[in-house]
Amino acid sequence: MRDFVGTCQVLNLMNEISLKRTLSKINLGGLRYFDSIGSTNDNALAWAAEGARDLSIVIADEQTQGRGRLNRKWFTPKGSGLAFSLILRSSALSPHLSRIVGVAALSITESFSGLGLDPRIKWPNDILLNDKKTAGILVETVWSGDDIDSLVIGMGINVYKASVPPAELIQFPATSIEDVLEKKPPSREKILLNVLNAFVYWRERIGTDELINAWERILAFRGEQVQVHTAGEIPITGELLGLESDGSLRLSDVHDKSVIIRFGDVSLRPTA
Ligand code: BT5
Repeated sequence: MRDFVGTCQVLNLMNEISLKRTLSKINLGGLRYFDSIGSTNDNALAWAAEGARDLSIVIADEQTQGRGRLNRKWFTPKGSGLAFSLILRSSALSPHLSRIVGVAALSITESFSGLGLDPRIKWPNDILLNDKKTAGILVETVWSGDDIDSLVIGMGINVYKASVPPAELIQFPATSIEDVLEKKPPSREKILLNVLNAFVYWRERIGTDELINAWERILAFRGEQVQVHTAGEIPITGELLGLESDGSLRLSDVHDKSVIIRFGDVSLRPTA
């Protein structure tokens, strides 16, 4: 068994035994690992509906049906990136649901900063390095009648160069940790451990100003002109000012009027 785990570590493959060992200090509700899966979010949604414990995680080496928002595709080729979904069950989160994407985003950016990188959050759910998309977040809800039963937080992180999709398959430029670091990154397990440690930290502080301040400080394009596209509406152009206390985005439009963008299908771009 030790030989198998050792060989996996040398080849930088992932396996369940080694993941459980690396993540042993995190109080996970449960862990499922797959060499290949359709989507970790789909598996986590089903597991949540079956009663998975709080902070259970589904991790895959490869996704064949990885999803972004509105069923856009998320590419996770074998051996190249991190794709995982966390199941959250705490009722303490309910008053702060709109902030959960901030918790996830800061978890990823802090793991990047720990590698000496300089990440930015393209509101609401993208993490950029050098203005290129390096990670994405997909938050989904399991309902029980009118109440929220649980949340599934999916995160996809481009670790190695091979995780970056060809330009013709994506709408926004993409990169990977390896491309930006210009050297071999730490193992995916270690990066995952750092993301989860930061997640536990920020989740405990979901209701605080500390979270909003840290989230706002690292927003991409702050003070710059951006265009925000919201489903079915005319795009809004303005200067990106910062965040409201619920995590909504605040712009100043061309008439210097304050505009608040709430979550939904939003896509944000610099105007240049
Ligand atoms: C997202 O959606 O960025 C959320 C991505 C969440 C992926 C995770 S992986 C684990 C879990 N299981 C899942 O099935 N999903 C979650 P959105 O903002 O809608 O962006 C999607 C767009 O990103 C696509 O339309 C592509 O243009 C682009 N894209 C796809 N794969 C990419 C990649 N690996 N790197 C950079 N951009 C990518």
